[in-house]
Parts: sequence; C-alpha cells; structure tokens
Amino acid sequence: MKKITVAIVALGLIVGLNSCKESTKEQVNDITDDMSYDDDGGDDDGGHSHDDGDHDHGDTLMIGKEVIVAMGSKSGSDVTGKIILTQGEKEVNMVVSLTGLTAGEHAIHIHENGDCSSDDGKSAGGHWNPTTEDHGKWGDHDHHMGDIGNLIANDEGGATLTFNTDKWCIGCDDDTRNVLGKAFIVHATADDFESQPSGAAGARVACGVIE
Ligand SMILES: [Cu+2]
Ligand SMILES: [Zn+2]
Repeated sequence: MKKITVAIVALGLIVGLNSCKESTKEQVNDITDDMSYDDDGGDDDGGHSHDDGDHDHGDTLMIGKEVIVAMGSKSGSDVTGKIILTQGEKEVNMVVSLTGLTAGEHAIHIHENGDCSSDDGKSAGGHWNPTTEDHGKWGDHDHHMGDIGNLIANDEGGATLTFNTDKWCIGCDDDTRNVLGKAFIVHATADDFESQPSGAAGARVACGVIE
C-alpha cells in the first residue's frame, strides 16, 4: 500500500502541477481505482511483499512426479510387485500391486531406511516415524508416518491397494513428509495396530526402496 501511495502522490504531482488542490484529489481517486490491479501485474514486486507461507507447499511440491518402487522378495518368500507413487497437487497417490502372497491380510509400512540389502529386510530399520508418535492405525490419534495398514491378498496371492494422503510428499524439503530415501515393507501377517513398536506383523516378505 505504501508503494501505491507513493506512486499516486508522484502521479498526482505530475498530473496536478497546474491544478488546484481539489481537482488533484479527484484525479488521485480516479488513479487509485485504475491501479487496484496489483495481483495481475506480474512484473510489479509490490503485490508479493506479504507472501509469508501460504504458498510454500505448492512452491516446493513436484506436481506430477512419479516414482516406481520395485518390490523384491525377502525372508524366502515369493512376493514381488511394484508400488507407484505420484505427487498430486495436494496429495501423494500410492498404487500397490503384488503377487506371491499367502491369502489374507498383510501389513504394509514405510520403514525408515532406504536399504533392502539384507535377506530378512531388517536393513530397512523400524517404521518411518519422523513425528515421534506411537505405532497405530492411520487416521487415529497416534500413528507413525509410515503406518499404511493392511492389504488383503486373494486366493491366488495377488493384492492391490490404493492410498492417498497429503501427509507425504515426493522429494519436497520437509523431512517429516518426504518419502524419498525410505523403503516399503510388506509383512507375512497383519498389523494389529496396537502392538508396539510395529504392530506384530511378522517377517518381512517384500522390500523396495523409494528412490
Ligand atoms: Cu513394517
Ligand atoms: Zn508403525
């Protein structure tokens, strides 16, 4: 507003040099109306001086970025498949497709280390928990950022799951949200959403690094 006022005064001086005070004032009002467009003036830095945070997420999210995570067998299982992550305007979309599972429920989590090198998958460490909460069910009061939940395999051992959340991002600057550098783990059995620290979901039967 200060800049506009200065501009108006300057214009007023130029336009109004030979006028009396009253007519200058009228012209200033006209100019003020004409100038009430700051937001579409891209080259005018005056319109952006109060940009303090509302746009931060939008500015740092890589909209449309896609990561395909190859899931490899662990603990002697036959489980393989892929998980596709896509950064939307607000949410990350996850699409899981797996084969080789035993029929029934299996926990799926994001674990803290992007390391699937060990045969038992334990190189991936514990659940990704950047906000230091207890293990739990997604959407409940306490849960790890990596507590996705359970997927259900059919009699042929196939399972699909889709999941969307605005609590994650793909490659943004916020360490409490960025999934890159972590790993997906699928377990032999279901997450009970209560046992600490990881839901008592048994062996790790598939692992894939998010990179
Ligand atoms: Cu897990
Ligand atoms: Zn957990």
